[in-house]
Amino acid sequence: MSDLVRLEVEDGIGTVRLDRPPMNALNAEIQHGLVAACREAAERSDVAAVVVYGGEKVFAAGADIKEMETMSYTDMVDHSGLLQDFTRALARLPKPTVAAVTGYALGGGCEVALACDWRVAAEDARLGQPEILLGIIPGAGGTQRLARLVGPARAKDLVLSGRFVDAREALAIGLVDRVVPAAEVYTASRELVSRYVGGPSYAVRAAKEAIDRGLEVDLETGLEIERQLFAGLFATRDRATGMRHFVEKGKGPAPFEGS
Ligand code: DAK
Repeated sequence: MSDLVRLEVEDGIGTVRLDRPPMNALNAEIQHGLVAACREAAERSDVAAVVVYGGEKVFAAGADIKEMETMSYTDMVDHSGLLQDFTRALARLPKPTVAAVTGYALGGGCEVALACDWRVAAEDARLGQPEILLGIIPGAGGTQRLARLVGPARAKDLVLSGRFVDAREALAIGLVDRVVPAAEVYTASRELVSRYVGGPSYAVRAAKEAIDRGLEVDLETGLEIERQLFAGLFATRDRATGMRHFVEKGKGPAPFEGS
């Protein structure tokens, strides 16, 4: 894994820490590191949920413009898959994820936050997709995930203008889920996902997958995805534990084992 991205695990929560001062600009190394950190977080049984955090000052100010500036069309054809891979790896992580957003989350940085299940923002956070101001458009899911999250009109407002939104506006349009004082962003993000530690992890995984995959297809196909994932949970011990616990002792929490 890259020095620019660390996976730190404490009390069942993995923190994917971006660490490339001053702005956590997402160069190729940090993009590779993010993919590796997501893979490790997905595989480790001591990680129930993930917080993506860029430190106290900034989440990430986007792809590294200085690195991109020298790239040709064919460079981009050859390497652009990676730019989508790091947000895809995050979006597909089969565990709950939250972006702890301090300072700027711009361009690829905003796209990293969009690939998480939730976003907790500092009062002074600023989010946006300013790629248009560089003569390009978002390329790591910004046109797609942003439109799905806040609706096409608001997404077009942000993507076509490149303007930044402050935390208050981001909350109002549904771009972030909570706004807290800057000093509390990381703790609040951990709190948000701590309820999944010690939970029925295969059911949590199936619920996330059913919602995410279902949103991409028609209702009947989505219901079929849900049906199959539902039936599959009858192969887990946690399903048996949860139901036995209710029948014998009343409503939970049941002593789930994540198996
Ligand atoms: N890349 C490289 N360096 C950056 C950077 C970035 N994105 N953002 C900031 N920096 C650097 C600045 O150049 C400056 O470096 P020095 O001059 O000190 O060497 C240092 O960080 C501090 O920045 P400022 O001096 O500008 O600080 P301010 O507080 O005045 O302003 C700012 C902070 C974040 C508002 C400003 O720096 C800014 O506007 N930064 C650029 C934000 C931006 O445009 N982000 C979008 C980048 S494009 C793709 C997938 C994804 C993408 C592309 C393709 N495919 C799959 C094909 C993604 C594209 C992007 O994200």
